[in-house]
Amino acid sequence: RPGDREEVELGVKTKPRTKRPPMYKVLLLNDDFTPMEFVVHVLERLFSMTHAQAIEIMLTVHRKGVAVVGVFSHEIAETKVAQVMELARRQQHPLQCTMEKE
Ligand code: TYC
Repeated sequence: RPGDREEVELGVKTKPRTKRPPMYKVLLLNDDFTPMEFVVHVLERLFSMTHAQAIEIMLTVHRKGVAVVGVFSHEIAETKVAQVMELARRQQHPLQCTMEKE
């Protein structure tokens, strides 16, 4: 189109774009069977929470059904979800963990 080259050269209509990678929330879901102490252990072990923080988040999930336990890059979030699911599977707990784009 006429004018396109000039717009590019003058920087007209070209917003400066800084690229931020999308971030992903890791969500822990409540269930009726997974022991509270196991959930606390998972949060301490995989999400670097103190014992007090882990109890607080576990109780939030228990009362509200779900809570965000961390926000990570896509690759780290996938790894965290897989690690939670593997620990739960090994102990035969039905604990569920998922991720969603922020
Ligand atoms: N609701 C479970 C119980 O009463 C405890 C629990 C908390 C389970 C958090 C899962 O993500 C969870 N034992």
